[in-house]
Amino acid sequence: MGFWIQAFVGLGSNLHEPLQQVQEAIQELKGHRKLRNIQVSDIYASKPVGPQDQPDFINAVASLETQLGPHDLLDLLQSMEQLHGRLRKRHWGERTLDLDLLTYGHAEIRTPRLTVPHPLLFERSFVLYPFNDLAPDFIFNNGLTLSHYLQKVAFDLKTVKKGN
Ligand code: A4P
Ligand code: MG
Repeated sequence: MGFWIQAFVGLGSNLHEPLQQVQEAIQELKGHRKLRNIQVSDIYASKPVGPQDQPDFINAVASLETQLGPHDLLDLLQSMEQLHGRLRKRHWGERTLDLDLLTYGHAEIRTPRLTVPHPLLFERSFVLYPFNDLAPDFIFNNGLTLSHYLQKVAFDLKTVKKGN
């Protein structure tokens, strides 16, 4: 069997009971036989980044360990999105469940399907602050720390649920 790799996943939802969507997704990650050691950040509410004429988002970050390769892990995340009836109406628009692969070990991946680290994670408060709940000392594969990026981004979130 292969090595267990730690990966971080961003969860987001702003349709059809977003808090419930995110909490169900967390339970699905915890129950998945290909994943272990799931840790979950606090859960936050945030104003939409992108089009403003859509509901607020619920966001969280989960850490997990897996023996799946990054593309197989993306397949798993995308099939979870499908199970949540994800409607993809427009870029940066509303969705029932969005699962982004933020980091995969310390790998740098650039393929047509997958860019890791997720390029927008570094500038998004709704990713950086929950990530910080789990791994405040994290160092990215470019040598820069999570706190380096956190310093540049204001805390504009509302904590809706502490301790998962
Ligand atoms: N893809 C490439 N790299 C990755 C990766 N690291 N993780 C590819 C996941 N997918 C990755 O994704 C399109 C394709 O990206 C996938 O098929 C995969 O092969 P998508 O999620 O279907 O596309 P999208 O939603 O139209 O665009 P995008 O850029 O992924 O949207 P985002 O960046 O996910 O933004 N505001 C708040 N407050 N909170 C949010 O969570 N989310 C969005 C969506 C906008 N505004 C938000 C939030
Ligand atoms: Mg996405």
